[in-house]
Amino acid sequence: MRQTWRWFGPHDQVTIDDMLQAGVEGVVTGLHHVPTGAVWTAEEIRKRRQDIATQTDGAPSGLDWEVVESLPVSEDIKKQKGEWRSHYDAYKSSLRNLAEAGIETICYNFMPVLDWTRTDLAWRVPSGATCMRFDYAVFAAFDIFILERKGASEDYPQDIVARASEHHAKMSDAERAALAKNVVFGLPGAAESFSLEDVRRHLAEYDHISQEALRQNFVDFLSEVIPVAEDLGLRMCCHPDDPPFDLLGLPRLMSTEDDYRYMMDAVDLPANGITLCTGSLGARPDNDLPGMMDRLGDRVHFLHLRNVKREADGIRGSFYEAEHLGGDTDMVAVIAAALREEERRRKAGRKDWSIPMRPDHGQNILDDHNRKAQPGYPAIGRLKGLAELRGVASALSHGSLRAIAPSGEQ
Ligand code: DNO
Repeated sequence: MRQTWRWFGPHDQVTIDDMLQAGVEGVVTGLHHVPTGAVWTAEEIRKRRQDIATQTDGAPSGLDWEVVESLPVSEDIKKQKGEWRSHYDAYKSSLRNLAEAGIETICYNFMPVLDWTRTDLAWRVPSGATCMRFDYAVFAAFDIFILERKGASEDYPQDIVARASEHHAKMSDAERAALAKNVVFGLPGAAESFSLEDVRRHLAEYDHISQEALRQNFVDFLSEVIPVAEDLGLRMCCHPDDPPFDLLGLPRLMSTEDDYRYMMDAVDLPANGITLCTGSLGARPDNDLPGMMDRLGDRVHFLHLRNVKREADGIRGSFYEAEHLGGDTDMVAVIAAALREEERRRKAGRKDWSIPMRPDHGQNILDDHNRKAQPGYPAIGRLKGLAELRGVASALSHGSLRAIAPSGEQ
């Protein structure tokens, strides 16, 4: 597995020097300053690669931009409204420019309005570390009583509505405002500027878009873009819904293995692949992550290794972001499955046999508490996660162990 690390660009509190010391081999980033729908020009891509190639003191870092996360899909494309056709063209031009720069792996998502959603961005666990958390009842309190979405209370079980109401009654105005801010943090580009009115307006746009209609728009997007990516030698990889269940009455498309199968069959080309995010998918107990890695493996172009601890049994429920080897996903089994896939690829002579992975998110520990890194992306918490994941991969690939070969094969 190729050990990569997400970087948010020159404004990231975690520097190129930091990741180099963490033992990272390649960088995952995007051009976050370019508005969604605009072309990523060769010049902007070149500048970002230059940033990555240079340490703070000017010395070469030896690192390069290996994975794009994300080349965002506009709301217009998702809704097939407004500028959607010219956004298709811009998307394809960006892909051409990325291919020219030698960047082959492109992560994106097709979640309407929201990207990821949490109710708490720094929830304290007993060790004193903090992590991101999604509390279903608190989220319901936001949806029903703060956002006041029409019909929202019908979307939750009775006991959750009761808990939401109780919770809301106890909250101060400041706590309500903080909750709203946490929830909208996952709206792309929304951190400071989104009001509740903006959220309502965005949601209303989906009032008449059913899940089937959205899925068709997704397939249209794939039919347009994937053949271009395939010709350019690129690997597109779709990130799952986070969390992997319906929120705010919006349709969701990428929450389960069946969803991925549907998407891959719709445009059956190797370029039409997956970002297997064990953290997002792991919030649902019916997603078997090691099995998904085994069964969908040949189209897994990018791995987000993260763990969550579920706090309820149902499909929809609360969870928090655990340590990388903690939580409910059997991370060792996922890594073993990834190594088996790499072995298969090597035997098949695939040049993309080494799958880029990044330690996804991390708890804030030690000096992370004093830095203002992007929520979920502290230096030390991720460094610890990477070290643990690397340790597992090294042990499982060690010649003295037979762990990567399924029984009978070796
Ligand atoms: C959250 C990330 C997501 C991811 C996008 C990919 O931390 O995993 O924001 O980058 O969904 O398009």
